[in-house]
Amino acid sequence: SPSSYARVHGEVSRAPARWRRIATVAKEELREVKYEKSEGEGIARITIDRPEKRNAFTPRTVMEMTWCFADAREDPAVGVVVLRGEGPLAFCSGGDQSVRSAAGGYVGADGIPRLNVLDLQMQIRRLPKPVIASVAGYAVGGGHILHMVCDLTIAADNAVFGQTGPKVGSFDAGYGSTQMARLIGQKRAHEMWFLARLYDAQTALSWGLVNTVVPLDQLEDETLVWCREILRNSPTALRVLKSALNAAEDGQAGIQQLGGDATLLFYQSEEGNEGRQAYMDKRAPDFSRFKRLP
Ligand code: S0N
Repeated sequence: SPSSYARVHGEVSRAPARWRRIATVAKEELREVKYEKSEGEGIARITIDRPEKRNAFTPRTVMEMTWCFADAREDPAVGVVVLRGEGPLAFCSGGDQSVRSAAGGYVGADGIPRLNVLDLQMQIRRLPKPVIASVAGYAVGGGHILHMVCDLTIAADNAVFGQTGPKVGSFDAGYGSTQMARLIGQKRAHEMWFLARLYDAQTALSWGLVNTVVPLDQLEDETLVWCREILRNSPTALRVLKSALNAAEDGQAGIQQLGGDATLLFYQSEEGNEGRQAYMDKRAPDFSRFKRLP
C-alpha cells in the first residue's frame, strides 16, 4: 500500500532518465582576469583585471580565476602561481557590491546568485604548488581573504589591508576568520573584524600578515625573485609541506590532501609497485625484501 507521503504527494516517478551526453565543456574567453605564463620558467601569473573597480570580483571574475588556477595545477611545467591585481591601486577590494543581491550572493549575467569565492579559497589551499599573493594597494574585504589563503604574501609599501564586512553588511566566518586568527592571533583578528579598520603594510608585516614589504616599483621584481628561489627547490618537498602546513586547519580535507601526497609517493616506490605488479601477474605479492623501519 502507498506510504502516507505518497498518498499526499503522489508516487515518485521511476521512469528512466533521458541522458544527454556532453562531449566538451568549452572554456570561455577571459574577460575579467589576465592569465600569463613565464616562458621556460614555470611561473603562472593570474591578474584580476578590473582596476576601475579596485579589482572587485564578480561571480565571473571568480570563475575565470578558478579556470586559471585549474590550468596552473594541471600544467606540469608550472611550479609556482602568482595572484595579483591590475595596477598599483588595488590587489582586490572584495566582492563587487554593485552585483551583490538580496537573493543570497553575487549575481552574474545568468541571474544566479553565487558565493563562489569560497570555492576559490579552497582551490588555492589545495593546489599542490606554492601560490604567492603579490599585493599593491588595497587588499580589503574578500580581497584581503584571498591574500590570506595564498601561501605567501609580498606587499608593496603602498599596500593597505583590512576587512570591511561589518560596515557593508557581510562577513566571512570561514577561512576569513579562522585563517586570520591563525596568522595574527585571536585578539588582533577580533580587532580587525570588529573595528573594520584599514592597516598599512608595515603594520601588516609586524603582525605576520605578510612575508615582506618592498617599494612599489620593486614589487614585480621581488615577486619574481621569490618565485625563482622556490622553483630551485624540490617540488615534492614543497607539495607535502603545503599539505602539512594546512592539514590541521583543514581537518579531514587537510588530512586527505596530505594522505593523497603519501599515496602519490608510495605509488612511485618499488614496494607500492610490487603489489600492483603481483595483481597484474596473478601471483602472490612478495613484500619480504622491503624493510620494516623503526
Ligand atoms: C577599496 C577602497 C578602500 C578604495 O578606495 P578609493 O581608492 O578611494 O577608491 P573608490 O573611489 O572608493 O573606488 C573606485 C571605484 O571602485 C568602486 N569599487 C571599489 N570597491 C568596490 C567593491 N568592492 N564593489 C563595487 N565597487 C567597488 C567604487 O565604487 C568606485 O567606483 P566609482 O568610481 O564608479 O564610484 C574602497 O573602494 C572601498 O572601501 N571599497 C569597498 C570595499 C568593500 O567593502 N568590499 C566588500 C567587502 N565584502 C566582501 O568582499 C565579502 C566577500 C567575501 O569574501 C565573502 C566571504 C564569505 C562569504 C561571502 C562573501 C561574499 O562574497 O560576500
